[in-house]
Amino acid sequence: MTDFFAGIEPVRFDPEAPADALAYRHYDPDEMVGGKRLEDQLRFAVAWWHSFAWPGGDPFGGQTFERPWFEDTIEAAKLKADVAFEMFGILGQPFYCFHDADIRPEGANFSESQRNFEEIVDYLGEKMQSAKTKLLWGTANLFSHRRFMAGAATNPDPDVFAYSAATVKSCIDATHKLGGQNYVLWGGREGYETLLNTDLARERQQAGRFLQMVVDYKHKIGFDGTILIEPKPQEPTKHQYDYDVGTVYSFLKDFGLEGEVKMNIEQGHAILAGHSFEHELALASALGILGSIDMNRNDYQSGWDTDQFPNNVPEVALAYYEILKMGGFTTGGTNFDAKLRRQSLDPMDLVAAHVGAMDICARGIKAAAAMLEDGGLETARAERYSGWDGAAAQEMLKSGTLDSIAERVVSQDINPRPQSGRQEILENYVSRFV
Ligand code: XLS
Ligand code: NI
Ligand code: NI
Repeated sequence: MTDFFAGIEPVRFDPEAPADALAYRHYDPDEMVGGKRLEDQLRFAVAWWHSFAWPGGDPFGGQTFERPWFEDTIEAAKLKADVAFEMFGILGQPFYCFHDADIRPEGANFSESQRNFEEIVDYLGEKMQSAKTKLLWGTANLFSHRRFMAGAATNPDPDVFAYSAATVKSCIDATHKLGGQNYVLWGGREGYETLLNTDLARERQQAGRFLQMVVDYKHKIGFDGTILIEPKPQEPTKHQYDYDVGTVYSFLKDFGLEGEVKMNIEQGHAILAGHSFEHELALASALGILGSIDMNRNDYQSGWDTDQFPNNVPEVALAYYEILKMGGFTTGGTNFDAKLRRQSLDPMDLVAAHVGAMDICARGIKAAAAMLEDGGLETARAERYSGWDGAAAQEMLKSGTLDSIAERVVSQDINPRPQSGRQEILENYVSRFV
């Protein structure tokens, strides 16, 4: 035991807890929601990078957090793992996620980094034997180190492509070894700063080829988790190739991977792309590629991917509505890709942030399940499109031609009558649940 969380007891579900006590007031893991235990429905994960590796810097200032493991050594990496699993014990969430660089010290070359990584992966494996926490997904950090400054798979230098391929291989191996249920690729620097020095077509080809190799390797080693791409429009680069769900889908189609790869959709990234979270989820669901979510929120004033813990029940409810509508997560889950504000220095801040976020998600998903069960939105939607249920409409869609349709418009004197979209009525309906 470390003393990092000294005095903080495991958090329990207790809706009657005193106002200043740390408790789940809405998240009861055993409550049945939408036909499953809430824990199995939400599938919460803690993100190693934000919670244990991030030092609290922003573009104008460096480290604000002073954690005893902030050193690039194996001992410090083990201490960090000890503390992480202590927090998992306090929260009781079922999953965690990591990048290679979050958990191991960087070595002088690839082989040394790999040795460090393997040692810590084994250490995590041992800890997982006595903890209930499983691995939701692993991923490679191909964006922090300066070698990746011009991209990983899309780099103009083939040596960086090679280094990235070797890194992803090692991270898939580790994810497989730890029983991870997904493997995520976020193209942190797979984009450009300026088109003046960029061969966009070539870089896109490189990214497609790289992803094909990832899928081939997954099959080769028998990893049966899901490969997920996490779209983001920009930041750190000015433009990223995995801009949003629609863009990634066309990319997958182009490289024949639409049946192999799904999406990990992040709230803040959806907003950066000029969409709502529920838009990205609804589109991915419609395309059959909705895999998992990164739950956070942006500050709507700053316009950055501020990765704050969620606090907006109506927004979260509409997101889970899409997830429940598609039948819930399979291998995916709710990863808190969220970090503290840099003034939130105390261990208690870290625990409270997760507890609050889990309660917000519980409220959101319960509202979503109630809406789905009531069926009001689906009935209204079905009614709005009911004209399409008729035989003539179906026939037109299937085998109509512009000239045959034009003939029918004239002969039947088709004269459309506009109907209310009933937006405010539907907004009032949603408000009753959230
Ligand atoms: C950054 C991304 C990152 C991914 C994993 O914006 O959200 O944290 O989730 O590489
Ligand atoms: Ni993000
Ligand atoms: Ni993310």
